[in-house]
Amino acid sequence: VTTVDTSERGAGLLDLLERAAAGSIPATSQLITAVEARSPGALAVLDRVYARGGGAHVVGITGAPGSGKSTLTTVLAQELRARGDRVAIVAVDPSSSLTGGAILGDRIRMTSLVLDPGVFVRSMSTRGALGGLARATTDAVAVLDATGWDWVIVETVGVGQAEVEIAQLARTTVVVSVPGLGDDIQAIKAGLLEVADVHVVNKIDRPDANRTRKELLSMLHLGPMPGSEDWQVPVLGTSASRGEGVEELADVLVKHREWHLGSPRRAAREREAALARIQAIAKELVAERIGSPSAAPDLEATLDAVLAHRLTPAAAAELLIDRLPDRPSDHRSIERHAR
Ligand SMILES: Nc1nc2c(ncn2[C@@H]2O[C@H](COP(=O)(O)OP(=O)(O)O)[C@@H](O)[C@H]2O)c(=O)[nH]1
Ligand SMILES: [Mg+2]
Repeated sequence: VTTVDTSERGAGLLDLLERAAAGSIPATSQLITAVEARSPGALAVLDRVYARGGGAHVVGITGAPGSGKSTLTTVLAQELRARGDRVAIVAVDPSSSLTGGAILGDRIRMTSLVLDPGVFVRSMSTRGALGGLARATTDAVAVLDATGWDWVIVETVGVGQAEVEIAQLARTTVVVSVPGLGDDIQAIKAGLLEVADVHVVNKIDRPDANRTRKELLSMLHLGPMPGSEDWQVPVLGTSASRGEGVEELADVLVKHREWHLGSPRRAAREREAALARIQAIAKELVAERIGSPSAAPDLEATLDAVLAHRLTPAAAAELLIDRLPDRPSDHRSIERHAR
């Protein structure tokens, strides 16, 4: 019974994929939702999605909350649209489940784009995503990559390791800083100096913008940037709210896309990025599994031991990972079967 059911819904998802690839925004949206929720047939359709991927240029835009990423993403998308390209935006905001309002705010600001059939906007949150944000985001980007978008822009809040990992989805990573947030360079504080292919100092309409740009430039010249042997990481200035510097940013993205295609380091870079992506997802999957009582029957006893200081958290982690049972049923092979 399950197999028949799965096969029917799987066929529905394949139909969605065809319609998404033909440019249907609702189909694209439904497909991402189904994949995110791991609906029956989702893994099988993801195999198809991956087989078709590679056509989009994925750009990550990261930086501290409030630095203007959403505003910049919106005006950048408008600029790329004006050049005739189709643009998909994935806004990742892990804090949204706490604030509730952040995503709504982004949506409203991006409203100017949503009536354009050449633009797709999707907000991700951990709510409703099985397995975690890195996995859900990777899958959403894969769907967009497979359905004819020229650009996929992923906006992430640049705080913490998870966001750095999500940034690894991108072939071009843009790190956004703003003037006047104290003496420290924000990109360094957030561990984002190394991942940047392009630095943007946004809000150049504010005082101290030049100082921030100069500080960033001098940091970049302190040593060779890993992974950028033949790409000079530029430091651009923008005022997203005034639409200034956006053409230059689009030009640089086009240049980086071309550089990437012709780069001798491309293969190595893509292997590194693929490993980072797999590791990010693996971390989420393992964390989820060792926290599930069905997978770890001795979870409570282990927690007691840690709380009583009889076991270190590190030893507990090793123990729970070692004791993970084989999965009871292989959903993937069931779905393969259903194709
Ligand atoms: N002065 C100034 N404000 C900006 C600029 N870009 C964005 N903002 C404002 O900064 C605030 C945060 O912007 P938002 O795009 O939501 O930042 P995000 O949290 O990084 O996505 C909003 O009030 C924007 O209007 C800019 O270039 N100059
Ligand atoms: Mg935002």
